[in-house]
Amino acid sequence: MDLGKGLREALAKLSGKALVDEAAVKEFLRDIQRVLIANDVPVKLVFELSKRIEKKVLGEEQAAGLNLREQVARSIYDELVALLGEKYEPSLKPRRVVLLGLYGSGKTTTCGKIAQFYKKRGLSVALVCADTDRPAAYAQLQQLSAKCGASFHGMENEKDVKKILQTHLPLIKEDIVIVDSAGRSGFDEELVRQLQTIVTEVQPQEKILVMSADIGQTAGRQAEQFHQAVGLTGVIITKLDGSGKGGGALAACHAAKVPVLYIGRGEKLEDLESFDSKKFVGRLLGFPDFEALMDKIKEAGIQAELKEQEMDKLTLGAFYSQLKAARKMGPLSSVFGMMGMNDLPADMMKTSEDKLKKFEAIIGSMTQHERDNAEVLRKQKGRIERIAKGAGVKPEDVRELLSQFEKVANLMNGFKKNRGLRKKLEKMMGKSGMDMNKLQGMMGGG
Ligand SMILES: Nc1nc2c(ncn2[C@@H]2O[C@H](COP(=O)(O)OP(=O)(O)OP(=O)(O)O)[C@@H](O)[C@H]2O)c(=O)[nH]1
Ligand SMILES: [Mg+2]
Repeated sequence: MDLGKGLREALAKLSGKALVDEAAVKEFLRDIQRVLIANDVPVKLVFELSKRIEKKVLGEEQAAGLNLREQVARSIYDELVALLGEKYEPSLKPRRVVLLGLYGSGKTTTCGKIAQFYKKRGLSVALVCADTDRPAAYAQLQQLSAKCGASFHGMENEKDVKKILQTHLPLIKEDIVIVDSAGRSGFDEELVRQLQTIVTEVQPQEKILVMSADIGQTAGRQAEQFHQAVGLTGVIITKLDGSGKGGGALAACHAAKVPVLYIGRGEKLEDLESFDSKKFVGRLLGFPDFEALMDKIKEAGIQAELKEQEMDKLTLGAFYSQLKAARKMGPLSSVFGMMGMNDLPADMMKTSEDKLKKFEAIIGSMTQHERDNAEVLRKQKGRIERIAKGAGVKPEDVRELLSQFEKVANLMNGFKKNRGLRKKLEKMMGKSGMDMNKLQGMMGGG
């Protein structure tokens, strides 16, 4: 499953719920675990991540009175950003860069991409071919340098890397020097020797390992090996356009403490970007930035709550979504509002945002049974204390929610008997074309 698609589906499922409670959060976390593991993110990291989110939104760290739905969105975003690592700011100071890595990882192509990256920022660039193994390496890099306007250095058919570097490096006057090295099928001593020769001659400020996204979490171990052998300054993950394991590769490198500097997203010279985990996560989730994501989550939440108006018995969950709708869209959008404003205390219809958040936290701390049968809360003593503690609020807050709920529930019972009010409502509803039978159903009448 595609990482972005999987994450987006899990978030959409969560946002589509009328009430986000503990069970919904746990289900969301299971979905997220499945998606991340399927995308080759190391299992250990996945469990640590979901544990942290659970603790943050359900446990003791939970901030009092915060909306659970928004808290979950906030923490999954933060955690994914943290999972993938830091943002890289490329330095524009003159420097020497060596690219290294195994066969076919994209070294030579990436040399061209980085050359173009610096050229576009107004620097002069020289490309140096130090790959003496692959027959076409020289021609390939030469073509790329012509394409991006970098100067090219190398000695065709020369097998001595040291000689090439000692001959050409003194001639180079450009700001940025990028050296391409030979690949190998696996990490071995011969490769390390070759790289050490290059590093000794070039004295680079940057030693960058190039890896293809499709190696997934193996990228972590590979980065560690190369780092121990030649001391990396970072890695580049290529072919993120074609692999579902890119998330795994990125996460594993971050866990191995080797920073991701650039990512490659295609074969062309412009398909390179400096790595920015926020941008990356934003794109995965389908939003340009965090604010846009939060707006969407809020909107989806309100819509889902309105759907819950189809209730046959007033439950705390339905009561909460009605209060919230009344606040967001005016009293007439809620069933209570339709019953006539005079019958409800005005301040209940204008419950403050803070109080609503508290109420949501309180309802989130209840069991399903309590939510559906609010009468049990007054009957058994310890319940109110337990819920207050779980929600991080005072027992008075729980009692306040209950008394508001009871007022409305009584009013609904009264409604069934009050012919005058019914007439008034019938007239009102007739105009707006609502189904009276359905409304009576909602009120528990018949
Ligand atoms: N789709 C895609 N293809 C890429 C990307 N980067 C490189 N490639 C392709 O991968 C293949 C290998 O790229 P090279 O740059 O030759 O790899 P290399 O590491 O220099 O290979 P050796 O020198 O043989 O070890 C080429 O066909 C590239 O076009 C990328 O980000 N996306
Ligand atoms: Mg190459």
